[in-house]
Amino acid sequence: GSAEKEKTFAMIKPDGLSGNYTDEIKNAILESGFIILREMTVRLDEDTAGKFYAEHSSRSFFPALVKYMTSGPVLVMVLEKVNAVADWRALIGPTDAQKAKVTHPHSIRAMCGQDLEKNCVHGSDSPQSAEREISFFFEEFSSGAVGSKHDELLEF
Ligand code: DGI
Repeated sequence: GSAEKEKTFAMIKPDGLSGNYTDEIKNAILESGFIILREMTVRLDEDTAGKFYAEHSSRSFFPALVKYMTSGPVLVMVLEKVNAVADWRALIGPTDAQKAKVTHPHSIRAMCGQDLEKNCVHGSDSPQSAEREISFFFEEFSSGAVGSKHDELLEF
């Protein structure tokens, strides 16, 4: 039913970590009623970043996106609450951080994002994406059907 807890996948991207926004972002997460079930700091290589964003592999911005996502460590998290997927998307705000600063000034991307590409955080866009993205990084949530990238990640 609608009152059941749901999981979503969250990531603080390289600019979020290097800009020291981690505490502020985690506070926003906890104040909004999410539980942080798992967290792990990892450095993505080109192959892993490309597979994570495979749906964008034919887009013109893909090489720049992979370069950005591999430019420094990221913090990946599993969040849980009722309506976690939609609520986390609402909390992070629009993809373009420049626009977020105007239309959603209290969103996380308005707080720490820079532009359409360097937007500080990621959130799954559907329950299906959440399942894929959680098992992509966290072996213990993987059914085994989809190979986890966990072994290839350089964990800190
Ligand atoms: O789910 P979102 O992260 O909000 O957005 P998305 O799934 O459409 O795109 C994934 C990421 O790809 C996004 O966070 C930043 C990057 N991106 C999306 N559209 C563009 C882009 N980067 C550039 N440079 N240009 C784009 O048009």
